[in-house]
Amino acid sequence: MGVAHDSIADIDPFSDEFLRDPFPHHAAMRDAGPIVRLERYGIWAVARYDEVFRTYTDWETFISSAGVGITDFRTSPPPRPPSIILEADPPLHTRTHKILARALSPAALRSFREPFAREAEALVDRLLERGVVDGSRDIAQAYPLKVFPDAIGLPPHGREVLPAYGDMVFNFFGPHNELFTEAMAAAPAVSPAIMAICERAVVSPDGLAANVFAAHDAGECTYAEAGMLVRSLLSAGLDTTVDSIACALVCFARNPDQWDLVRANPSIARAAFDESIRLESPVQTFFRTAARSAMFGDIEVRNGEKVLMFLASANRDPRKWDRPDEFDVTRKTGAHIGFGAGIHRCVGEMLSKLEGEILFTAFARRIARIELLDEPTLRFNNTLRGYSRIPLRLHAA
Ligand code: Z7Z
Repeated sequence: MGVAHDSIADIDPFSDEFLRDPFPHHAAMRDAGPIVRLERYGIWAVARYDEVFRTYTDWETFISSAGVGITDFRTSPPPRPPSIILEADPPLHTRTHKILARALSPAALRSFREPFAREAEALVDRLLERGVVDGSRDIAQAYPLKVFPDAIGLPPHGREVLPAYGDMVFNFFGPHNELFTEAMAAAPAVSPAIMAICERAVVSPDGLAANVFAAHDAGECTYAEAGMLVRSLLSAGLDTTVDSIACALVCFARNPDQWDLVRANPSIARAAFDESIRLESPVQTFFRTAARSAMFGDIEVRNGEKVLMFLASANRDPRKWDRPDEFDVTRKTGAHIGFGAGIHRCVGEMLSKLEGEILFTAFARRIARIELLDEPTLRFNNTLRGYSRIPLRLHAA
């Protein structure tokens, strides 16, 4: 199966044509071999589950400190100071990961259940009053944009830069195309505004940011590093969750039988949210850099070369999954790679799943049907798959 390509080598995974419907292209790359060469960019790409997993987990061969975008930091310096967790290898990564893992501990997350549920109920009230809503703006953006900055403890002012910042961060990983240029145009205004809300003096004393600054008090990192880790929360935690919720809404709207299963048993809301992440992969791709030679079959990846990992393709690889293109809320999704794998696996995974669980549990209790009124509009991005508009009618239960 798959689409006809004159040559796999000509694929541009950052073009509108590709991003509009990446899935047939993924199949073509998977079928072409364990690793393929994308000549346009002079990079390697892995699209099968096993090879994506291997590239992720072998962090000594496939490093992050040269950047997880197409650009090699060693030859071309990045536009923002590198992340000290995402764009880092051990031993730096080990130390910073520990700090964020502790800040996001199960105990910390438990304290968010109640405020998140309160916001979800209030949102459902407002949505049902209107009936017809934009699922992108009114749900997928509205909910995380409220609960996540609250959880971090950000001041109310200054939050409005967050969406433009996310656009920057996730377009930055791609090539210098139009998406990159447009998003980066905001950088001179947005970057300093972001740094300003990562200061201890402005965050609340009982949020996630305060937990990170406590690591500085304990001597585990410098003050500047603590601020950088708060920035990492802002970079990584918002757009990804917005797009996950948007993708889940589209899945539920397109598969009313699956929504009925969630309504019948709201305790599967979290699993259903996870299945939509497997199927749609809000994080579609990112890169590693080979720090030494590695073989994929008889193909050699050489030291210094970039490898593009197609998470979205791994998550639908028929070599791994039964009926990979079907949305099945009863599926065992544990092995999907939408949150990564190995030492760099998403440290905010449980927070994101908590948001999804609580929001869709509230929906399941009170919304009988999520009806798509028109085709949703994709929002193109060099890394993320999301929607700028999802015209919905919500039917009260
Ligand atoms: O630390 C950071 O700034 C950071 C930025 C982006 C961490 C993670 C991510 C990220 C999340 C990248 C999901 C790709 C996919």
